[in-house]
Amino acid sequence: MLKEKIELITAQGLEAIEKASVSSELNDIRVKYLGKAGEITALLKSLKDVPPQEKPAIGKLVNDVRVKIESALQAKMQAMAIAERKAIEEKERLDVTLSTKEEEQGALHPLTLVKNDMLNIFIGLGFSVADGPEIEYTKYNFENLNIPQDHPARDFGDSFYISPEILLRTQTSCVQARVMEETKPPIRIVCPGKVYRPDDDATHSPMFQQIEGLVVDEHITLADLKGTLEEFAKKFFSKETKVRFRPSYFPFTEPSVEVDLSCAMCGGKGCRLCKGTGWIELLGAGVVNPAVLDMCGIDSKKYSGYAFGVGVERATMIKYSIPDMRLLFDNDVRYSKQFK
Ligand code: 2NM
Repeated sequence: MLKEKIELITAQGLEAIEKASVSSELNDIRVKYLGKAGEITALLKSLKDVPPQEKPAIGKLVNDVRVKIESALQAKMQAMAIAERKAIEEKERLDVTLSTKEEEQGALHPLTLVKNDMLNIFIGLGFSVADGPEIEYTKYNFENLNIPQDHPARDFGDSFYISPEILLRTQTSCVQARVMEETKPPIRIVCPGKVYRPDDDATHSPMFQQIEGLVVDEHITLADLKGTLEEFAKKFFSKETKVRFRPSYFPFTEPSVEVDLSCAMCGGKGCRLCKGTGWIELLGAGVVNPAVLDMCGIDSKKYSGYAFGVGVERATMIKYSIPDMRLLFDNDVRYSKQFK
């Protein structure tokens, strides 16, 4: 009787373990068979009623079933853990050999590259970089630069006015007017920055960038200006580049000059780029008008200076033979990328 009951419990237990699909079921089975009120526990308890001569044999059967159920539970638990682990690994699988998308790398705008190039050349020649506000008082943009109230450059149509005394600066010389007011010579600065004028065509943009230079010290002459610009032109274009001065007029310099460079494309023989002349106009310059020095608080009897102004867009267009300034402002990455 007991022997058959043991066989039945064994068969049922092993089958339940076999069928179990989650670990909580295995736990229930453990309780059902091996727990305090479990079936095998009950069998062990009932051994005390077995006649002494049958005890060893029946005892062994009960122990066997306990061991079988226990080890089946153990084996199933392990198999479940392995299967679970495998399922997670399969689900979270990463193919580290897959190729990736190419990363887009940022780059500086061609105007920024050229501006940095130019600034580095002037820094190498002993200049420091100074900056100031883009929204400026007419005092610094005009008055102190010897551009009086009735001068045509102050026409309301030629500048972006915010009020009669405040405007978007039309040149970066206003930074120099501020530096002269605050600093005792020697002064040797370059002022890069955005300036604003209401022009808009293939060679003019309402916003463009300038670098203006200023040197003030004792005994500064036009010869110092020429030497400095020659050094600059050789470093910025090529060793062969020559510099030529032509007389000009600016209210803030006297004498004033237009500065031409020998054409880098034809070496001065004359070509499409220089329109057959062999020369390209790059900048304006001159000896600082003594009236400007005095208005900015510098004694013009003791000090003299030179100044120049160059357009960053114009320099970029000449250096890279760019026919239309708008190409530099369209921000088409396919275009800008060529200058890396
Ligand atoms: C130019 C041409 C000539 C210039 C003058 C000054 C200052 F502040 F000293 F008066 N700064 N820049 C200057 C002179 C600018 O740009 C075409």
